[in-house]
Amino acid sequence: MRHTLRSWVATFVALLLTFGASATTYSILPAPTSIRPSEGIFRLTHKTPIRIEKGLENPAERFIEDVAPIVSLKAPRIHAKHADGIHLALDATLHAEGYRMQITPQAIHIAGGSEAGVYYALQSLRQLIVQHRTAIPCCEVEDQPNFAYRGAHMDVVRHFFTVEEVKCYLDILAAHKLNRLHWHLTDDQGWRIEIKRYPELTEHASKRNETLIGHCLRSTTYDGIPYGPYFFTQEEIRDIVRYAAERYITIIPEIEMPSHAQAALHALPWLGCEEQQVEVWTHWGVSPEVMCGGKETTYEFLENVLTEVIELFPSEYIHIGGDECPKERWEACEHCQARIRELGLKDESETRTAENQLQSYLTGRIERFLAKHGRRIIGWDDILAGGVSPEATVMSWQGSKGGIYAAKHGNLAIMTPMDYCYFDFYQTKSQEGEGLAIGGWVSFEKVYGWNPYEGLTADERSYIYGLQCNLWSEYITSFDHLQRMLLPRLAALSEVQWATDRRNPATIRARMEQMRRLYELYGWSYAPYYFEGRE
Ligand code: TNX
Repeated sequence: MRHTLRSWVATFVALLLTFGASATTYSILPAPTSIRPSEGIFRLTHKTPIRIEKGLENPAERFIEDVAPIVSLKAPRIHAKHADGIHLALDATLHAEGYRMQITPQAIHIAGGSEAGVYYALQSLRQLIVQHRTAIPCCEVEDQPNFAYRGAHMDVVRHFFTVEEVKCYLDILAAHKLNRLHWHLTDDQGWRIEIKRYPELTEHASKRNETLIGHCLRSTTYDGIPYGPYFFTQEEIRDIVRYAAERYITIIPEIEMPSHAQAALHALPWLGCEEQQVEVWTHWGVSPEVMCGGKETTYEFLENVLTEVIELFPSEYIHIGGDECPKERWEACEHCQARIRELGLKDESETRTAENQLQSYLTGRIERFLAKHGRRIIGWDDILAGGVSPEATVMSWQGSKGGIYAAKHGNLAIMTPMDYCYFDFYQTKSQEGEGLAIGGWVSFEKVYGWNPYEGLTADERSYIYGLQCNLWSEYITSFDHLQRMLLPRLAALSEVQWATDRRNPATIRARMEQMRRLYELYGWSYAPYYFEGRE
């Protein structure tokens, strides 16, 4: 009798392991390439040693910090001969960001294609620990990302976020295996990066007199409250760049040119066409005040700024903005028109106007300057209008068409189409309880169901460098609100970025319940709508 009971239990457990349950017993998000359940439990205690290969100190230390709220582990040791504990090693045969993780009752063996691969394995392990605490069910996981570029964007101009908040944002990205932060540092409403050569920028352009109340399409009321000075010193930037690197995140700074630059024009009026005084903008939207594309002094300024920027940011890519550049000032400017004549630029079509080609000339000059320093540019898809060099990487935001056009012409593209990737949009159709947002509708489900390859042939797919969400902060005044716009939608995006063709909709809800526990453990705010079943 006892025997039958035991075999019944055994059969039940085996069934549980092989069917459905396994996917949520091992709740990992984004979905790994494969999870093979096995029998037994690994018991994690404060005595569990971490045994590493030399050079893997950083991922080990990050892991110890990450799991500290659950179990306090001792510093890693370098000899790996013993059979117990958590073992971290490199295996160059694996994908650079990939890993293999074997959990047995005796030990956890992790091999990564690089330090980053080991780090991602430990992110997965952390998720299992949040789910199961110290009794981790055994399994073997294999994993690697689909997209090389897995980004999120952060706007610290429209509203500012502190060093600690930027670091928390980075922690959140890392927990979802993202590897790029696109950091929007300059715009019409503020200049937020210290440039030693031009102290006027942080002195005068890092603050505005007041801020719009309500939506920019409907309101002309301002709060009368000075905003700023807010900016990051170079020392703070170095600290943040280091913090990101320790989490295998590259920060791509964005210095907007020639548009979205009214704050810089306020501090340095000679940057504009007419050199008249303009204010740091207090409204949202598209300002006509742009840098002059004709005067040589604009180019000198940009090169001087970028010289300091590339010293601060080791990233191969620098984002040069280039979006929404109204050309009315250029059309009326003698310097711009003289430059257009000198270059022999003519209106060729509705989009290839002489002025749009002048913007392409500016983009091209800056691109060549950066190339001399071993760097490349990313620009918003607007830079396609007047033509781009084959080396430029295009960030497609006005739908996917810019990215598709780029891919068809052999340019790399990063997909950030508004309809799926604008996390400043509303998260529910009813908008109930959401507060003011810019507009639109990007729900968790919508992000999760997005096909980033739509409209591309198999060949063209290889030009899609990656995917990113954009989180503009016009209507987001607190870090708490910022997190609620990011989470949980970032989780949906991360599975599209990492596990594009092996998304697992059957288990996403259950896995999100575990992500929610993780968010709560670290005190990260998240929006409730998805969990309430509201779309
Ligand atoms: C357009 S997206 C902009 C931003 C705004 C955003 C609001 C892009 C390249 N430019 O300046 O903040 O819309 O969603």
